[in-house]
Amino acid sequence: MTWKRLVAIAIVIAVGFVGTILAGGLLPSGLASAQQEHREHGAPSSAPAAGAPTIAAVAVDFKFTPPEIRIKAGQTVNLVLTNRGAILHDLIIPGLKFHAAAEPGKKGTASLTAAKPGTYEFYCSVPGHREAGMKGRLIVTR
Ligand SMILES: [Cu+2]
Repeated sequence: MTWKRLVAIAIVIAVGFVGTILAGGLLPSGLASAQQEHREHGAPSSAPAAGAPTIAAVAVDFKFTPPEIRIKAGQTVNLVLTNRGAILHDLIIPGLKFHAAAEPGKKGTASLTAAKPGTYEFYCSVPGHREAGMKGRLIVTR
């Protein structure tokens, strides 16, 4: 562990703690806070599409690999999120109402389609993770 990593983890814990207080202080744990966040985004994972090509994204504590994903406009792909971290992570693309989540050591798969070319931001919606570096860009090409 480097000191930078320790600082990142400390920030995540601090932000998550503050987030829990801001959420009303009614939630018993950071996990409940994360689940609430998921509900707020309101986008259940779209079921994987049969026969669609697969795009892989890996989540660790606290970044995505690769940080940039490219797909073609109008093409449906299955985004497979693999969590190689020690805690819950998800990948949401608010601009496309996309949401996939994976527990530590597990995978989460959801179908993804973007009708128009453009650049969309994605990030992990667990409190503090986006700020710690869990974010990236989806580039939709023609
Ligand atoms: Cu995360």
